[in-house]
Amino acid sequence: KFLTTNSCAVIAAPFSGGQPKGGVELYKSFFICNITNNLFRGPPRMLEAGLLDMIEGLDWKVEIQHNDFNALEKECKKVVDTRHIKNASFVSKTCQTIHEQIKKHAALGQMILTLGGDHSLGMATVSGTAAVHKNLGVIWVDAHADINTVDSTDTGNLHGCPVSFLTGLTGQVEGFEWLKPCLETNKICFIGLRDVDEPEKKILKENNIKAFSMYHVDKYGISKVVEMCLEYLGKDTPIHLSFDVDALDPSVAPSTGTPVRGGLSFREGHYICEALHESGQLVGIDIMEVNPALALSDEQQIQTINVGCSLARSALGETLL
Ligand code: HAR
Ligand code: MN
Ligand code: MN
Ligand code: MN
Repeated sequence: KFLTTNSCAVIAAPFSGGQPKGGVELYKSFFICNITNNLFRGPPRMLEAGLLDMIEGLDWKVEIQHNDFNALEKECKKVVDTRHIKNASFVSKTCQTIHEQIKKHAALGQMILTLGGDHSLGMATVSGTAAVHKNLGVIWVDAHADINTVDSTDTGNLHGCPVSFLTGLTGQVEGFEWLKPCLETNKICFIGLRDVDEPEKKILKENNIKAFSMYHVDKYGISKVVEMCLEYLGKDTPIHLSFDVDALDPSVAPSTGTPVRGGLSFREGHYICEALHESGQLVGIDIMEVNPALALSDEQQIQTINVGCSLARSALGETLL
């Protein structure tokens, strides 16, 4: 009811400026991967795995938007970081570009699927769909809350901060003037949390933010958790799903930058996507932090790429029967 077409815009966002490990950005790839050579991986490995055909097989018309941020990265290297925030200029400019692309496609009534890339891109994806879909709700599936402010972040890595930018909890940050608060703190639900910094816990509590940790997933079961999220956001709310694959247990998605044990099972992750598709409220989907460069084996790499693809398919309507 929120989309006016059966078309899905796929935004390929090879980008790793929001965190210290390379690989989520690398674009050039060969079908046969050589795991000793980092040049041959990146999130678009999901495309190489045939994701676009899979999506077409689910009766979507597909429009692909490629991106290459290598030139921008070189240019931004000359900019000295403000405070202890790393790569602020590169993150901001990349996110602004992706934000504009998403806004354009969302305005056409299309579903948006963004393939990351690190989760600082959440600034771009959520603000992009929120610009078109008023009263947007977000379901953020992650081991981490990604809600550090520029003052609370220990690491200075912006992939730990996007939610505080989106909600305005961090205040206006220099260099991010294009990004205005676009998400109310009562329009976001977290699922899968288990590695939350102390200041983040305080922020979640003080702002009364809906958050289901792995404890809650165990306690209620995933179907109840998703039901509670949907009830909380309400039926009239368009929903953006931002899925960080590190929400999954490392045995399910090993090839990611900050794996944390005790995560969602394969089925729990897919259940979230299936149930959100079933709600008919989805307007945007992010599959983030797939980093084939960090795999310890070809098998781990292929496993993580495949799980990224199958989460996307589930959110786009693939059913088991
Ligand atoms: N909380 C830590 C920080 O701020 C870890 C950040 C996040 N890592 C991610 N994002 N993969 O979900 O640096
Ligand atoms: Mn994340
Ligand atoms: Mn995470
Ligand atoms: Mn369907």
